[in-house]
Amino acid sequence: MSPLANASLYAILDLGYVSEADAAAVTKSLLGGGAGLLQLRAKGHDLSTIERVARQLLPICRAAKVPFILNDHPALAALVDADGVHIGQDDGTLAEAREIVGPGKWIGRSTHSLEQARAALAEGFDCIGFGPLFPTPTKAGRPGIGLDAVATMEREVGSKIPAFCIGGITPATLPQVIAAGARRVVVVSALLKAADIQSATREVVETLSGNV
Ligand code: 3NM
Repeated sequence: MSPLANASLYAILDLGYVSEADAAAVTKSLLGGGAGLLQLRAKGHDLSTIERVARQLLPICRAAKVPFILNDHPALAALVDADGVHIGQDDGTLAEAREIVGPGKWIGRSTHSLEQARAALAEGFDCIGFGPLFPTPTKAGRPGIGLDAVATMEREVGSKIPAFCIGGITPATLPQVIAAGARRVVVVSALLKAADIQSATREVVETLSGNV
């Protein structure tokens, strides 16, 4: 299995929730809890800050053998030698991102409908996010797409490339997400705001166990 396919829980170190000073410790907690993929997301932060934090987190991920993915910024992903980059619907084509980030890097795409998920698979992305399932303050202003398409998405797309359901997933909503057919998830705020991040992460990973 590819390292992406090994992951049931994809964790995001989001600088909207975690200060730069805490980024390394929080990353260690997420990885210690069993997250199989780690993304740095830093919307609205300047490139020098993102580069500095990326260079801090990369060796932590390497030591844990967990791929380190940068959200947006393919050129910076290449510069710091991240393992991959994650791009949105408005961030150009896979070919354009590949040209910048170079060979041998994972490239993921955010998708917000079954059609977009199918298109990302057809284009050749290595993995997708699928959501937001529920409205979420982490990506404010988007309606939740609900659970209706999860099973079809998993059957058509998630059986071919790792597909991570995302958006408003918490320990409280996770059981219904799994019941809807999800195999892999991204959880952001519910982990980053937890009193004990490592235990909260472990709990999610255990709830997903046997799924991948
Ligand atoms: N992308 P939380 S939803 C970063 O649907 C992100 O593409 C989404 O955060 C998408 O776990 C989302 O706090 C936020 O809801 C997920």
